[in-house]
Amino acid sequence: CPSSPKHPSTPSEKCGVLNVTKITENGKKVRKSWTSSWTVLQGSSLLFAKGQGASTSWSYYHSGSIPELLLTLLSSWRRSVKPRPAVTFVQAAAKFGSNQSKPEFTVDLRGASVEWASKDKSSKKHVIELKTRQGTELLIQSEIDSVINDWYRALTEAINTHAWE
Ligand code: I3S
Repeated sequence: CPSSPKHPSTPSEKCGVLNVTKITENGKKVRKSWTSSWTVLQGSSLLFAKGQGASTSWSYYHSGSIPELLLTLLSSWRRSVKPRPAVTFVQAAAKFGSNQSKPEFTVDLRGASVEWASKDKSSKKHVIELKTRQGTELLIQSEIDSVINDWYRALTEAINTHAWE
């Protein structure tokens, strides 16, 4: 996985920046709060990390697609710039690359389901609805359709692989 050079990549590992919000937690409806998260799929776990925007390791630069890179760099830069207007693009980029993300929450994909979210779930396009066995429902979104399609495929595969564990 590009974010963890120490842990060699496996086919069931995938990382990237996604927009995510919970809509239900333990069966209870919660208020939407979209955040941009560094997302890691590893086996049957899906981990969301929050931090300096899409903070990742530099290796991510070499693995993501160009539009993905530009979007994540731009959003990170915008966020970094707000509190301190003097910060330069290079500083922002360095901060972006310094891997300051904190684990936010993890989702167990065993027995979970994914589907494309219906229009009434969100006005955004390219939204995946993920329902876990524990009664947590998440919406996962990317503006880039190839990115979200890849995630849809990866999540479906992970769920199918680990369904009976
Ligand atoms: O499903 P909703 O309630 O229309 O979702 C929108 C709201 O959560 C809104 O927040 P506030 O109600 O706190 O203003 C968000 O800003 C929107 O992004 C939510 O809608 P989308 O369609 O973007 O998921």
